[in-house]
Amino acid sequence: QKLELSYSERAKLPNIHPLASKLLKIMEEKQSNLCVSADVTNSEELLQLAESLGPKICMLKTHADILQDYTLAFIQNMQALAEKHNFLIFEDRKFADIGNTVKRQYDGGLYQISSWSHIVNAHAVPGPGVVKGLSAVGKPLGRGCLLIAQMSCQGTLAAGEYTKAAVQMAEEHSDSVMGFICGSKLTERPEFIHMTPGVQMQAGGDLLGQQYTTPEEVIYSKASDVIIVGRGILAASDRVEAAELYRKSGWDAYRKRVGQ
Ligand code: 6AU
Repeated sequence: QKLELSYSERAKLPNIHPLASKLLKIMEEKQSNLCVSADVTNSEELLQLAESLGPKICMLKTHADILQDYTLAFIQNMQALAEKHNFLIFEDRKFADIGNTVKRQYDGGLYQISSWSHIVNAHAVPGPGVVKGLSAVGKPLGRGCLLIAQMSCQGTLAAGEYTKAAVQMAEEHSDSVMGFICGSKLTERPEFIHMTPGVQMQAGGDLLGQQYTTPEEVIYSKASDVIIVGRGILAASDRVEAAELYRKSGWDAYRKRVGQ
């Protein structure tokens, strides 16, 4: 059986997106394929999360628009913590408009996302224009974009032919698209990073259609690269301990997959 490339081998591929390469190096260094989804409403709490969970994660995912007290000072503190603990910031903005509009949403408005977020995601529904709009702003800044090829929620329309079209769109724009939001590995091209939300230690769901799979299932069976975990960690009585459990579980599943 031919084994897969390791994260660090993939980081060195000649055609890899620079930010994908950086992420894979961080993952190998910190032995973590855990992205924490820091879905809290208070910026002080978000900074505390970044400080305490920083050493255990490769990436921290934000929803700036659910914060009730977003300020420029907060985001500068956040950037400093990302430097200190060596993780990337991923603003889960889910852009989904024409190129010209997303371009303005990305670098303008209240949040000026492009100035601080290494990575953003976008729906494939508008077609390539959405990627081109994000790239116009993000490329000069060295930013990366993930296309949402599948979703974790019940009844999602992002399936079948839609997913295939999203993968093709990414392959045609690999200078700005570094990977996917998806449930399982979608392409054999090892340059792309697969990131999967809807992860908890026990399979199940919430009352609004979210569906959960385990870290082992996502990384080992579905061959995705990164687990995105929100409430599995946020709702735990000890968040640091919970993050360590997810980190270890995700990492063990990765080692099993690549045969290390
Ligand atoms: O672990 P949870 O369910 O508390 O949080 C999952 C996080 C949320 C969602 O907005 C996000 O992951 N998400 C996404 C992303 C990351 O794009 C796509 C998706 O299909 N499902 C999903 O839950 O912040």
